[in-house]
Amino acid sequence: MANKKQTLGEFIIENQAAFKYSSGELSSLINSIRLAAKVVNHEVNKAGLVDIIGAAGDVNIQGEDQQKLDVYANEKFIQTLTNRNIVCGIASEEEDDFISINSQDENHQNKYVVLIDPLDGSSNIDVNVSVGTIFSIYRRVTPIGTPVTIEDFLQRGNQQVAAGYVVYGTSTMLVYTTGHGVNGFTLNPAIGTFYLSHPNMQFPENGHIYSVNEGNYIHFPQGIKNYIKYCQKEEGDRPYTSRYIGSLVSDFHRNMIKGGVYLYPKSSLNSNGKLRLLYECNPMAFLAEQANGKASDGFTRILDIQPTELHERVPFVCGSKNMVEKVEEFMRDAQ
Ligand code: AHM
Ligand code: MG
Repeated sequence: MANKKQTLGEFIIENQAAFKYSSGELSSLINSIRLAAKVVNHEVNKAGLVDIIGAAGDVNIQGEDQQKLDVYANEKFIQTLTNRNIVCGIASEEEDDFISINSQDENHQNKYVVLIDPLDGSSNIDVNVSVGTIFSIYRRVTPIGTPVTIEDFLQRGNQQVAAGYVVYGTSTMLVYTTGHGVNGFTLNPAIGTFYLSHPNMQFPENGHIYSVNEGNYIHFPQGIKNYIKYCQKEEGDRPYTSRYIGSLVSDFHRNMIKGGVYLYPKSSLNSNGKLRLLYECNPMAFLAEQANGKASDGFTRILDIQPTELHERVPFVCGSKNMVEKVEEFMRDAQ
């Protein structure tokens, strides 16, 4: 039973001992994410009021228009993470290359690298639909005392020490794991404090929601087409219901609470789908597994994939265990 008054700050301190490296540094890192989340939340909430929405004019590495809030969120997270002597490198979906932090860490003593998608689903901002921030934390693999290298960022997802997201929705929540289950905290905007509202979050094993951009249907692999038809078929507890926000964090969050599966398959338009392994799929997969769910590229466990480049994309199927396994069954059968 949740202690209704437990704040995120208290929770971090109380659970520090359970973390295997338990030096307090990871706690401090999560605290800096908490701080950046509040700052970004404040700005996201103002989006309808001020002339901040719309393209900033830049085009990011994926060739998409960047919006001003993406840039703002990117800057805030990088700034906040750089300010404490914990992080040695950051990779962001909005940056072409990773950032080596050496201004404050001249002797390269910091241990952690952070990968972020500062504002995922940002095309939804203009229409007042929920967006999110996704983060993923690893210990560096190169020796302390040397600058970070690409190797520190291209680690398999199963090496993550923490991951989470912030959803800027009807209420703002921070949901994260350090490998001991998933806990969700809701922001009380009046006083700027996150409270533990969703302890030990779990995906129901089965669900009735499938979340996929069906506009891409004709381009999907046969296995995915067959799965969608299966969901729509009137038989047993089917047809299922379709819910797609187009904002991964929000679709994932809803499916974790209600039971469902999110799919961004490969298609004849995008041979690896759209989502990025390092900034989106790995952190969500870690959370999913910690919440008794599953994440796969249709055949392989996401967390076991060896990344080869920073901005690599993979097909993504994630959510309630039995539903993800059903998708995998359809993929195998269509081979
Ligand atoms: P982004 O990182 O450019 O915002 O793209 C990721 C988003 C996900 O949040 C969402 O699930 C997906 O793109 C929606 O894509 P589509 O419009 O192709 O369905
Ligand atoms: Mg994104």
